[in-house]
Amino acid sequence: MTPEFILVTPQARPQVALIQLNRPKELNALNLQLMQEVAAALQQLDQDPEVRVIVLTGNERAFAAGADIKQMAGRTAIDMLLIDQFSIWDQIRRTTKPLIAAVSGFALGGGCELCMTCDMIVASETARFGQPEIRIGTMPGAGGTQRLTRAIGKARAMEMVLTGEPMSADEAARHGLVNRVVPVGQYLEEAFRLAASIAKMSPVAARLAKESVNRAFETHLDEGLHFERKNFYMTFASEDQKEGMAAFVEKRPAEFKGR
Ligand code: DAK
Repeated sequence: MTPEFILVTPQARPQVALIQLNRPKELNALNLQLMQEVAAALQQLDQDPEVRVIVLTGNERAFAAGADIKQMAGRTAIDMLLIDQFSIWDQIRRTTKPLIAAVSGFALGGGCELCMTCDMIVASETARFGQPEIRIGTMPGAGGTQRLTRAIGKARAMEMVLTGEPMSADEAARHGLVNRVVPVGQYLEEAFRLAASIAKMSPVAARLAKESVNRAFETHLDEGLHFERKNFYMTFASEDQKEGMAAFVEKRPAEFKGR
């Protein structure tokens, strides 16, 4: 079925797919259907052998201004429990291919959480990252208190979560929340450039490396090093590792096949 609230381009650039959130009038507010469409598209692109990196974006004015408040407003705790949006977010988190958020304008509430669920963030200088849920009587529910705190530290995260005040793109870059900040006309191209540089690498190694970096958030050092070591050994089972090292020795560019 054609999605209603997103646009999917499997080959936006060679081996790079693009998902664009497309509810511009509502500043890409994340209603349930939109989130289901994003999760389904990611799952499909994750299995597409022609795709190596995925870019997720909104538009110049908004990446996403949060979960759809109008849809959520009347819900009870039990409605929220039964809808089980968390399984959609968990599915997004399980994407194995590198996922880059290209963010301009508002990235608020669930919008900020969605871009933090991605592996890297390229921001336009107009991007604003915030967790304003406190202003509408609630708090972050899709990882904001955890991912923001790990990314920018307790003091600054606490301030953002308790005041709802957003952070500028430049400050986000200084704190390590985003990879880079570029002029507004260039953020998508810059995300594609970053994606292309990753798409040239071995997809097998990229997947194992992504898994290992993510593990750093979930475990203590000893266990993380053990996990990394296993994945490192695993790359030596790939044709890509043989090709990569042979290409180095033969002084030619490597051609990775993802096997
Ligand atoms: N929901 C629904 N509609 C929204 C929206 C939102 N989050 N944000 C904006 N809109 C709509 C506005 O209602 C308006 O619609 P009309 O009135 O024209 O019909 C249209 O988008 C344009 O917005 P504004 O007229 O307000 O535009 P301004 O430039 O004046 O202001 C703004 C832009 C971003 C500052 C403002 O729209 C705003 O404050 N928006 C709300 C931001 C916010 O509070 N976001 C956090 C929402 S709570 C969970 C997962 C996630 C979440 C929870 C649970 N689970 C897994 C369980 C996440 C929760 C949230 O994100």
